[in-house]
Amino acid sequence: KQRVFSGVQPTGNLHLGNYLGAIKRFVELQDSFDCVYCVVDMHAITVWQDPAELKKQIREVTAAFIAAGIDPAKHIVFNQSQVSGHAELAWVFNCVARLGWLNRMTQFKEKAGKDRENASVGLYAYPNLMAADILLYRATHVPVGEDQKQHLELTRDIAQKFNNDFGPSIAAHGLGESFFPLTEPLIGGPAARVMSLRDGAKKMSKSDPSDLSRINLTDDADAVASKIRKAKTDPEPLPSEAEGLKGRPEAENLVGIYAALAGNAKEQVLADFGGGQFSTFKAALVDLAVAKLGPIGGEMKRLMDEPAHIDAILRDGAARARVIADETLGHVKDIVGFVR
Ligand code: AQP
Repeated sequence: KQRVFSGVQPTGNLHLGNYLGAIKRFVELQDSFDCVYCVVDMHAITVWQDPAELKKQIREVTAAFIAAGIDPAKHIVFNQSQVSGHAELAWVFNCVARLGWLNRMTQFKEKAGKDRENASVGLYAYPNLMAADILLYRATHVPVGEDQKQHLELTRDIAQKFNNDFGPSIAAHGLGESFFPLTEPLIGGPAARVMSLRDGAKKMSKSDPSDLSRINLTDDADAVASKIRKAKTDPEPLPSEAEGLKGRPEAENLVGIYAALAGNAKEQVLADFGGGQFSTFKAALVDLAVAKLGPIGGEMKRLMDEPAHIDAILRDGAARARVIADETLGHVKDIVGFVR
């Protein structure tokens, strides 16, 4: 079987965007791939995190994975900092990736903002650590939201440069013509990019100061209902065809969310609700969102009451991840020319 790797940062409220863009797909891929799902706590500290809060968030992301339907016995669920190979391979990649490549990363520019001199070095080197996460498991496929596409391209560039720079050494160690795969991103579905409920031009994000901008996985039915009711829309009724959503980002976003939750195409949603008032559509969206997310949020809360159980899952996952990671890292050390 081919291998999937993906990660989620334990940096705050997990939201509908994380669910539809990432976690829901993680669940679906379990049938056809060997999956490694990681709570990327080392990525989280590229921006300062309160230590007690970080611990809680690591457990919460783990709980979300399991509540959504990831099976930690069949696949691997762990937190990044427990497998030291991520940091070790990231260092090698710091020496493979070029400054010019990283200078082009738009997420760094967005997250560092105007005060770039004050951003952490870790935030800048983040994509190299992400490449290490993926390539440590020589993953062939990575399900991510649209916002991670550029980082995935960088991962492929790093893999290719490593394979080229060390080609003769890879061959000399009997490891074939190239060592790292050129990983394919799996970006897709009707909700690869879920937008803020307050602004159709911004992605739904954990760090948005307005809680009304996102639906958190742990929101109760009342909160979901009130956020969807307050979601920004325009005065026109819904169109009957997808063409009519052009230039109406808020309407398009809500239709996309409905489609993704229902497992339908946007066209189908418009066939059902087109021509009607937003209030009717929003009421149906509330019912659907509560039906789909309610059980996940409930199960997350139940799991969060048993932190020792979550920690045991992470320890077990880390032990199994380490077996794969150590093998890759051993080869990398040989290829690079380290004595061991
Ligand atoms: N709005 C979104 N729509 C679709 N997918 C999304 N993802 C995030 N936001 C959306 C996907 O969720 C996965 C985990 O994200 P992450 O926590 O590792 O990083 P992120 O993209 O930085 O998440 P946030 O929520 O937007 O956090 P902040 O506010 O800190 O930037 C990834 O696969 C991501 O694509």
